[in-house]
Amino acid sequence: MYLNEIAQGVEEGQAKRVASLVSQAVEEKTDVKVILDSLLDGMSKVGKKFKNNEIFVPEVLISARALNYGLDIIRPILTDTGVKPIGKAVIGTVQGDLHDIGKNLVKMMLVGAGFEVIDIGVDAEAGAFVDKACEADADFICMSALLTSTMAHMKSVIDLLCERGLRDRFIVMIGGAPVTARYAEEIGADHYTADAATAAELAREVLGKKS
Ligand code: B1M
Repeated sequence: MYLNEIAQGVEEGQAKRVASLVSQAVEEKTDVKVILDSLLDGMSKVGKKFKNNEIFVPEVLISARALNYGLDIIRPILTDTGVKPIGKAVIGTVQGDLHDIGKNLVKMMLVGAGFEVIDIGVDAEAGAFVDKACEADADFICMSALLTSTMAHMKSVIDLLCERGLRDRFIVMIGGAPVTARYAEEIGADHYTADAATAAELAREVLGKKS
């Protein structure tokens, strides 16, 4: 098993080593969710060091790159459903926020759960969420925020939906490290989930109830 080594590789920012270990683990038919957990475990250690000022932005970026090398290998397995999309979601990281690892994971899980996902990227303004959701005739608007200073922009999207008389047309899901169920309730979002896998499960469940 390479799981500790994968986590360590992410922590140390060894992208090629992570890619090679993940490939080996996949070849040996290790459960892809377990591989994902070890990648995230490495990143969580990086997060703690970043918080304690033991490392800085460049090191975090190097680890994020290593994490992405690993994710690139498991992405096809996580997203391979081979069936017609069951619904559509627009996803993005809110205005002012450049964190995209969690958003990309939610996207991956949604695709894996059978959704077509339109990704509007990072630093996405309220209008971009609303316009894209209308254009794509989406079922869900999914927002991610990692900074306490940017999560307020989730409310801007909901306010804009209300302003344009569109609030009931879309199911709004939110998440990200500083976001809570209470915050979702406060701003009038429909759903909050703490992790990507639960977001995808819930989206399936909610859509089932809607139709
Ligand atoms: Co930033 N950063 N960062 N950072 N960064 C945090 C978020 C921070 C908590 C670190 C810390 O101090 N402990 C802190 C925020 C503090 C706060 O606001 N309370 C912080 C800061 C301060 C900053 C800067 C301001 C630093 C600076 O420049 N001085 C700056 C801001 C830039 C900006 O956005 N404008 C900054 C920059 C960066 C990097 C560019 C270096 C890099 C981002 C690279 C990238 O994303 N491409 C980075 C990173 C990597 C982190 C940490 C270390 C890791 C985040 C991450 O990717 N985690 C982070 C510390 C931490 O979170 N422990 C930190 C892994 C990812 C899988 O988790 O995104 O939480 P996460 O997603 C989870 C869940 O939250 C959930 O699913 C995922 C798990 O399954 N989820 C959803 C996410 N979105 C969802 C949506 C849903 C449902 C679930 O529904 C739609």
